[in-house]
Amino acid sequence: MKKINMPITGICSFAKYPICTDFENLEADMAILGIPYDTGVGYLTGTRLGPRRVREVSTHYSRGDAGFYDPERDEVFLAAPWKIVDCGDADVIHGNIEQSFDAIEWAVRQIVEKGTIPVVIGGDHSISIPVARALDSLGPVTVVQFDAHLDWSDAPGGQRLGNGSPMRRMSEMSHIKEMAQIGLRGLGSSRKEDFDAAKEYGSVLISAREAKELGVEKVMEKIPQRERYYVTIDIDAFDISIATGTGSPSPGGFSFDELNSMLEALAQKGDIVCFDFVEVAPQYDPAGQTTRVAAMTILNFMGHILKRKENMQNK
Ligand SMILES: [Mn+2]
Repeated sequence: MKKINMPITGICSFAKYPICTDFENLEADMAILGIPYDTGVGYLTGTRLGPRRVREVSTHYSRGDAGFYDPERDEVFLAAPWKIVDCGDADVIHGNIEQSFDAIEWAVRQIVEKGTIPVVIGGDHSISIPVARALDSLGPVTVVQFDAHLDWSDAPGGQRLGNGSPMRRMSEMSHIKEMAQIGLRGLGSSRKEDFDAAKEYGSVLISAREAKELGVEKVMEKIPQRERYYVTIDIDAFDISIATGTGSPSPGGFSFDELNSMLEALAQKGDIVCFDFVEVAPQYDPAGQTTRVAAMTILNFMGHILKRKENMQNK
């Protein structure tokens, strides 16, 4: 009897893609990696539950090799022969930052070495530090961050590896060349000194309000035109009304279409060599909207990244 494979059945990998936890045998175009880690959080923890819950809701949208049809664009995304697998989670240990970061960096490196694009699901935003470290073999990489917050704190209380510091740590890495930070806004985004330091580094700073006023095309023009991008998406770039399930939700953020349109355009601008999606803390959102917004955004962005490659191959 042939399996029907309805969304509710089966083992819960991301969008029910095949599971490959043995990196030696990894052979795919994209690989999902979960990082169930929230040791970098100073206030509301809970993002360690992010990867598992995002996987669960993502099964609702799984169509396997058939990919998914987008009626607005009249195109099929993520269909075979594209191969996508779920590599499970990095081997983190609670309370041990160095050991967890080593495990995260190692896992991302295994994926990159196979020529596969890592799609990383956090975890708090500090996980982007070891993710970025693991991209050093890819040469100069430009980082594009979508976030309500600047994440440029140096070391509050001496802690250099918290979720308020990933962009500052990336600015210190020699293979990270430039940055654009989009969606910044409101109380608690960061201190003035940190904004000054980011400007001095040369980061392109675009507030949420400015991005909405400019529109997608003009925002894209402000992002340096380069070959390779690493994209880091904090769920709090979205407005609090559609993403309450996070440690520092913030009003004045992007709608689903606003952020997804920017991601779609960015995927056409250059090679996205890796992206992460962080800060989903499902327990603050009993309605479960946040995890759906996350899963659908991840699937959309994956689709547009591979669609660009498809179009280039067909040329
Ligand atoms: Mn962040």
